[in-house]
Amino acid sequence: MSNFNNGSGTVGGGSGGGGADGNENNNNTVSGAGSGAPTPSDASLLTSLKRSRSPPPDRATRFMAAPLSAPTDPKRPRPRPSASRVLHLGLPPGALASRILTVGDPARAALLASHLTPRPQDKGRLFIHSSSRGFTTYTGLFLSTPISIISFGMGSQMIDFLVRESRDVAPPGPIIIISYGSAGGLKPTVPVGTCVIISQSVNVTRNSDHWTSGKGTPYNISLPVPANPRLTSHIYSQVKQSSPCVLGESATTCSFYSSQARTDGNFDDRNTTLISQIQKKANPTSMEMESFHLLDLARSTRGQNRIASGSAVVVVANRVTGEVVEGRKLAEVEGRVGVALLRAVCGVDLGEIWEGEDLNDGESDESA
Ligand code: R1P
Ligand code: URA
Repeated sequence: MSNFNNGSGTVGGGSGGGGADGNENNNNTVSGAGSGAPTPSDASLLTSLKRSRSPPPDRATRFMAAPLSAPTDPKRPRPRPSASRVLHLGLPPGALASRILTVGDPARAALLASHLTPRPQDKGRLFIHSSSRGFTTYTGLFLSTPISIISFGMGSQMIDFLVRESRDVAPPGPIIIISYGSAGGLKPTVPVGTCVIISQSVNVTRNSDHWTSGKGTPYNISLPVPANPRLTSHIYSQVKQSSPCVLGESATTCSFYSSQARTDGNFDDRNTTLISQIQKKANPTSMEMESFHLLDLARSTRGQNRIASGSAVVVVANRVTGEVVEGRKLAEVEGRVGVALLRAVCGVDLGEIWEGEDLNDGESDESA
């Protein structure tokens, strides 16, 4: 989203992950990110990242050979590549906090992580782990509260890995996951630089059957899935104190291009009326690529290990008016909203989010 300099601060990888496998990079030291030529510590980071490109075959095959239906009995072990780490995030149990803020852009994650201090068990160095599959995780304290920040890249498939594997290694019991990204705007009344706290989201997906058979519509638009209402109202009340902010719906898309109605003469995308079709079925303020899947997975969690989720985006381009945010303004808004979200995620009372809900309800539910 923005070009930023991490300054001269050092973010060091602590011992919080163990590193028992010997090939995982959890002793990273990142200095002056974004400042041009690699520093010696950048070079050692790159070397260790190269070394950790792929997991040893025995771990990967053991995981892939696991039965398709994972046991629902919490006392039985779940499939995992090794006793300690999940396959794509590369994290062992103990590496994550119960409060997770997730962002697409690794630079945005580093910017947010610059506000954290190390956990006591990390011996003075912030926990950081970059996995060979493009996830970078920081765990530390914000105003004394443990929090993890994870960057995942882009798209719902990366969110699927992130949510399921985070749930696997997070502390037992309910957790929260909030995503923070950029978005296109769909309302002329919501200018660029505005933060949208997403109340619910529809999923817009390219329907390949339409191209194959000529039947149906080129794009499917799902029913909406809500964000956790208590979490959402808490985030909204925090962010609006420091930044222009609205509550609004989102359209999550399977592509930045075709399903966001960007036209390209090289492709037969049949999307020239897509925005008005979406607006007939839903009332979106923003358009992005992950919220729906996060909200959908979170509302599907069961039992004690539930996830409450929410999402916040900053509008960077208004698709109706054509307005585009200016770089410096974006950097300023991104930082300000980021700090407000850190406060919101760390300030929310986890007990209140699930107050009145039976967390044992549906533990073994296999409803059709
Ligand atoms: C597309 O450019 C990306 O930007 C938005 C979309 O959701 C998609 O991931 O989010 P981020 O700014 O978090 O990357
Ligand atoms: N992210 C998106 O997915 N779409 C936009 O238009 C801007 C950011």
